[in-house]
Amino acid sequence: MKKILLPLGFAALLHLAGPARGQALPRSDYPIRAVSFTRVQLADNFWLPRLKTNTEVTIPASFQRCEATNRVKNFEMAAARTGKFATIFPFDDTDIYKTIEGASYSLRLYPDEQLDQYLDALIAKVAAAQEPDGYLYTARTIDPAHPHAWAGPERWVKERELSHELYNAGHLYEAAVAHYEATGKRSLLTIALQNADLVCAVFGPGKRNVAPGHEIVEMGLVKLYRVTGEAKYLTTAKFFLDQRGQYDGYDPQSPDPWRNGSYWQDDKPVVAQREAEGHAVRAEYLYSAMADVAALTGNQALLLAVDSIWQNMVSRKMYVTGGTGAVPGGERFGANYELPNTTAYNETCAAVANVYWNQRMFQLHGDAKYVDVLEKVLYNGLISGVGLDGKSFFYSNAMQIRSSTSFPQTEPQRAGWFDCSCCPTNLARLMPSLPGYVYAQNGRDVYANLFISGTTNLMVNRTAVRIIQQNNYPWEGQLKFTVSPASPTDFNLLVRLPGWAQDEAIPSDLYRFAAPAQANISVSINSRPVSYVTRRGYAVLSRKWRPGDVVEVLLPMEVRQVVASSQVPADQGKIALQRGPLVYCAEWKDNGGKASNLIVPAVTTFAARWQPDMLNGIMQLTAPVPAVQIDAANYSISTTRQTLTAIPYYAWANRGKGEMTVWFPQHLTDVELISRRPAEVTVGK
Ligand code: FUB
Ligand code: ZN
Repeated sequence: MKKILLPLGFAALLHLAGPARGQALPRSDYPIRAVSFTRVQLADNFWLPRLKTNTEVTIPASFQRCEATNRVKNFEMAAARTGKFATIFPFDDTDIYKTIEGASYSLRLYPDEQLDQYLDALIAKVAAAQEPDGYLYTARTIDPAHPHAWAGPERWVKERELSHELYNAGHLYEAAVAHYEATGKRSLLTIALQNADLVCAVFGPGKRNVAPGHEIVEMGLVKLYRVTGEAKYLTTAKFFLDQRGQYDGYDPQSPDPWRNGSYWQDDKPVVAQREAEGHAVRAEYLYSAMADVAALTGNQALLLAVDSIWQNMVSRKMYVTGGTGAVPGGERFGANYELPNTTAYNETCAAVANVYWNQRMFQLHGDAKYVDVLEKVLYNGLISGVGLDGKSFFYSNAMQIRSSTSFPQTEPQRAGWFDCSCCPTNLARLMPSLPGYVYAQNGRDVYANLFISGTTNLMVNRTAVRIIQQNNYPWEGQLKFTVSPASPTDFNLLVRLPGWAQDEAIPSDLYRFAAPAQANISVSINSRPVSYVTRRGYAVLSRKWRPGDVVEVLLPMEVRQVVASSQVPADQGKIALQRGPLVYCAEWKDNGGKASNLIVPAVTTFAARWQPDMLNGIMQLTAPVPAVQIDAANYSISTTRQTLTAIPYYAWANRGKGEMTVWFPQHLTDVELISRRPAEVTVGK
């Protein structure tokens, strides 16, 4: 039967239209809706070039790599029901889905007939690989008698552990909705709905149950629900959430996250969870889905749980760059305040998931603190994941690289692709969706969340309203919004007042600025300073807006020293540098081949200077600081004055391999002697 499809965001109208298939549809939803990426045209110098690179380099490179590494071949073999699974992981199908998702968003931004046709051809291969009942999982379909070792002998039997059957499904649904929304074509959506119908038929009360081994199917089902209005997709998403904490095969006493279930966020029912735990990508997709289902069902227990988990992450488990998932073993959240620098894991996919989660938290609560976190992740720990060339990536995002081999440490340089290449393709899909995070709306409240030059066209009070942003963010803090309703109309423009511009390094006590800001935020309308009320971190500008009204906001762009809570062992006695939303680092290339020898006393004053030819244009920070020098031949150590040059964290590792640090000691209290032969030195290669 042909399903009726609705544009995203139309679920609310369904409530007026009446329930589908006799089931009661939820009456609530996010109070705040994002303004669709299709209605926001960027025109800035920071993001637009990145989106262009994503379209011109990252997406073609991803498709090319999906072809070259046999990911596409897996679908062809599954269609022919013959051959041998030709890649490593059973979730390799998702790299194709994620790249299709990114390409779909990209098509809206940059129409491209050739890409559109390539997607049609690829989707035809996906369709051919789907089994008649909707099952789609090349790791089994190619040769059901000899499925992938992680897949188990029968469908779904290893889902709780490693098969990733529902993970693949979730990425398929996300891609399908993006493709449908962007192109209006139903080809991938039809495949997704057939698969989702199978999933809903197989799983549910009185049927098969499982807590999906890698979450995302829940988010994907919610998206299908929003497009189709089919209640079963939402109820199955909720069912999967409710399966967590039900398995009795774990050992609750074990400290091992795989034995006690916390690796999969499966040690407690979701409504009883209070801390960010386990595998970070899995976790943040779960928390995103909890927010979705809480919004759509009004479930207060879910809301309480997801609020508490967010609080725990932001006050105990987040790096100053917004990175999450500190522990390499299990790619997971560590204990409270376990935020080591040399071994920081910070998977790029976790940053992607964190953007999704914080956007949802904002839509639930209308509080700028969630966008502050989203912005922190976006400008730092997320785009550090992709090189300036658009085709080299970090899977993990280090906080410190030392030249000494004595330090176990995170990936020191970027790679073009990985055997497990989840991160590059996750970036490929997130980047072109960025325009969708700039504005949001709740009736007469219009939220300006991100400061990116460009234009949006909205309907407020049944009046067309155009808003043009002009700024040089994140380098400069002068923001200009030209507000042009078709005719004078009353509404509230809520401009986010970033925490970093108000003495709040993060919305918790995990990090703070070492000294108060020297300047305040100012707001004017039509060149006149205005006083305004604030609501949950926003300046509420209420008036009858007339065509051409100009709002100007000045965010002081000072270089701030950041200190960590005394509970974070790795950062004691150290400072980090932040200017605007950007966290900085020192890299070997600009600092005489080293970065681990630089000391930043509290009194240090940094100068900011625009460097148009460096790293595609950056605001560089410099200051004279003490630097420890070793004279190996004479067994002597001295301290010299040296210029510390800092670059935005996101830009590191684009000029070769060598030392990097985000945190700088403020004092010299001890020297650790490490003995190694000069040949072992790897700095500056
Ligand atoms: O399991 C699928 C993906 O592979 C995860 O999200 C990543 O962390 C990587 O393990
Ligand atoms: Zn990843």
